Amino acid sequence: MKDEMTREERVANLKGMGCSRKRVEDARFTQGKGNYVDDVKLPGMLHGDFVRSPYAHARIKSINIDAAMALPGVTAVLTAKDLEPLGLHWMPTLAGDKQMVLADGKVLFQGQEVAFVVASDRYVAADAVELVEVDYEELEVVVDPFEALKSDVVLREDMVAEDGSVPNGAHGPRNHPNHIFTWEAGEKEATEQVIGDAEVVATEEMYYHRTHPCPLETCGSVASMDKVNGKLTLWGTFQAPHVVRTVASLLSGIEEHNIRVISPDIGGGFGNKVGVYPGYVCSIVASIVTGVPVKWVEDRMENLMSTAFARDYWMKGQISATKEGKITGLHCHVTADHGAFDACADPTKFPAGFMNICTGSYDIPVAYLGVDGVYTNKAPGGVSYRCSFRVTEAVYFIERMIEVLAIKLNMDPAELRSINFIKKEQFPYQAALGWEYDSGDYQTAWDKALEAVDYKGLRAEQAQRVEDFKAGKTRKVMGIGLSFFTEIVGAGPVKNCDILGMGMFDSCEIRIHPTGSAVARLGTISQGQGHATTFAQILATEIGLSAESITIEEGDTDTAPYGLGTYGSRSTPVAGAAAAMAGRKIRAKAQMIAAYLLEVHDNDVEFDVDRFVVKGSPEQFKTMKEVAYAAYNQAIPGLEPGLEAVSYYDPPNMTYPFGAYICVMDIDVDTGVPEIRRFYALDDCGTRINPMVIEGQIHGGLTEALAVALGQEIAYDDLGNVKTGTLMDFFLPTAWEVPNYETDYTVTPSPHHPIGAKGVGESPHVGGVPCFSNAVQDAFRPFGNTHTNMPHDHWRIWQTANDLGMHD
Ligand code: MCN
Ligand code: CUM
Repeated sequence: MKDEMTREERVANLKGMGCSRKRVEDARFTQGKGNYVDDVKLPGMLHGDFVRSPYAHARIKSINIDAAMALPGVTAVLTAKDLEPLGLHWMPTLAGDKQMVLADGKVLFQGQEVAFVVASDRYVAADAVELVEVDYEELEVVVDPFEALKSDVVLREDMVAEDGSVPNGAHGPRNHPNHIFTWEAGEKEATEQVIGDAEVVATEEMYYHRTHPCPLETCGSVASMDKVNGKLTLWGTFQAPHVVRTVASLLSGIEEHNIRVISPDIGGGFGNKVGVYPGYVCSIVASIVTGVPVKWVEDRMENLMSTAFARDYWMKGQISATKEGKITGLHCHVTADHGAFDACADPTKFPAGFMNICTGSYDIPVAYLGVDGVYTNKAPGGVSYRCSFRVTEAVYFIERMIEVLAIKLNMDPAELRSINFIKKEQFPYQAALGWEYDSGDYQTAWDKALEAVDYKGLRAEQAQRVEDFKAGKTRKVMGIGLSFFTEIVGAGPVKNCDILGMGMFDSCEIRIHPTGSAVARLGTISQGQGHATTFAQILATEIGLSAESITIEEGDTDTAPYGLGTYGSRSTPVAGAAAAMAGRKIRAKAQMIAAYLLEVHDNDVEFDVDRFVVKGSPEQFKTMKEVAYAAYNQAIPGLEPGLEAVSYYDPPNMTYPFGAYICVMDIDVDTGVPEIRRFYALDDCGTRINPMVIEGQIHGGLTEALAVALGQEIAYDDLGNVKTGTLMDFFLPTAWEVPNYETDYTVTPSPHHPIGAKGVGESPHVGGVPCFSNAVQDAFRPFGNTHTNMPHDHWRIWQTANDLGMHD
């Protein structure tokens, strides 16, 4: 067969790995053809809405639903009493705790679900919500986790024995009714010894405030129980649809094959859609009760007030070093505010997520981490928001501690980092708190970053600015924010990572059609990350068919192979690996078919881009397309017809992407307004599948980092009222606040991943928050600042300047 294309053209034609292929999803999304949960409209469908608690802590004396039921169009009002006979008034959380589905006797946070109204449309439901009469008796509110551990006010009466003693929780002993767990890693005594004997010790306390992922699309579900065939179909905003199916089966007793869970298009997840919410359960129960489909979609305030928040970590650190700046030990204690229920979305064995990556990118010989989880009268959740399971907190902690140590040592913070980096030759590197980092080349990335921004020049400019400020020539100070982060993404392996007992592998199934196109299904689910584009690229390179000829499907449990879903930037490290492995199975069979067709031995053909070529005879070949046709239409001795493969991939380790970020900021000390002059972000996520998609991920993650560092917050008052429950108060950056980002990269492949790829989706957030925060802190360093807490909104920045006497 004569070939018209050059090899280069054939490679380009594949649109495989490394190509900035345009996102195939966008044609749909930009033309209003997305299909989100709220687009699911079924005949006879009813609508649910919640009665929510106005109080943060109160006893429920009575609930009267008569007036609501009397409103025309109202079908049902469910309360905990109705769910109790089904055993569904409480549900398990992902963190081993349990949570009320509807308030059972008391409410524990403002916005808690009290009753579920089902009506003919959303507006009638909302009107009926107003007619439900709940009689509350207010109780003392506890919003401060440190107070909670001293208080006589018991929040979770279900977590205290009748004799008043405090039984163990899911993660071991508890020392107070409001205490959830103590979790420790590393060597406490050895660390304390090293710090006690050290030449230099820096100590700091910092609060990583409570915030919220706030995806554009709020959470929702549509449940449809077909009583004739016994099948339950559930559409919802699920980042892990298979897990939802299994949990729904275990809770409801409906056999798993009779449950179909579908995540349609998702309008941003950012971790907010990992957890299981009362609305999902109530829509299912309501559909079972009424016999028709029931939709529940929350509004913006409900999303901000009651679904998975992020952070709320009070961190206390000590870091020790020699006079020359070599770090000798790190000690960290965290008081973790989990709200009313421990509903953190972590792998089961990690109640503080992967916070124990808090030694960061540095070779720290000995370290200790202790975390105490605490109940307060706030919304449950935690972890979520581009976090890789508390890696945001860990990196913020270490990158602040480095800055504080640099102040103590009177040393340049860039140099202090260089002195302490884990060296290239040390990988795989065994960290003091347990992780084995797979690969890295930190110094190269750091040098590249410092050079790109002319770091020395910036420091000289900053010194001049300080002089000018002191001489009264300017009212603007200049900050240089640095951060160097190491991420940990791609949970499993199954042996140490599970969710509710379900091991964290992932999967891909490919079916090649006779004419040489394909459909591949995975256990993950895109929420905007572009999986339909990028997974096809991995497969294109592996199997030699153009990405344009490969359809990617995710999110339907009736068709997709079992997987653990998308969060913790695990899709590329785990499902991406499964895709490559499934592709290789296809190729192995295809090679046998090609050899048969070419009448040579299997070992005498080799794969080249899109074809199998007879070794040493390049004019003799069979393309993958030809092989696909033969697989279905030609009897091949010893081989089954067809060409399909499935891979379930249990990763041997996680992947450890890293990056170097630098932010240059000018701050007007009289208005407290920061101006971001420059933001440089170098990311290393190993082998890059789609550089354009990576860049998009980085822009998005950095913008969310800007939000968190510079203003975004879920704030409570002393009575447990949410002060920032609307987008008037909760800061979402717009094009106005967002700077031009400069992106850059190095490539250090993961040695254990089939294509060497590491995750990237969460990196920019993990590295970005400390970078923005460090820029603010650095601007005030010459004036005596050591640390101030985020969010650095205009008011707080002004206050910092004021406290430092800069307004005098
Ligand atoms: N990618 C790549 N090359 C790599 C690594 C990744 O081209 N070496 C591409 C992937 O093919 C994929 C994207 O980058 O299209 C992100 O991949 P990955 O880092 O594996 O992350 P996940 O797909 O698992 O996405 C999860 C991650 C998380 S946990 C949060 S939170 C977050 C994030 O993605 N939520 C997002 N980015 C988001 N982006 C959008 N638009 N919406 C969200 O809800
Ligand atoms: Cu932690 S937010 Mo993401 O893992 O879905």
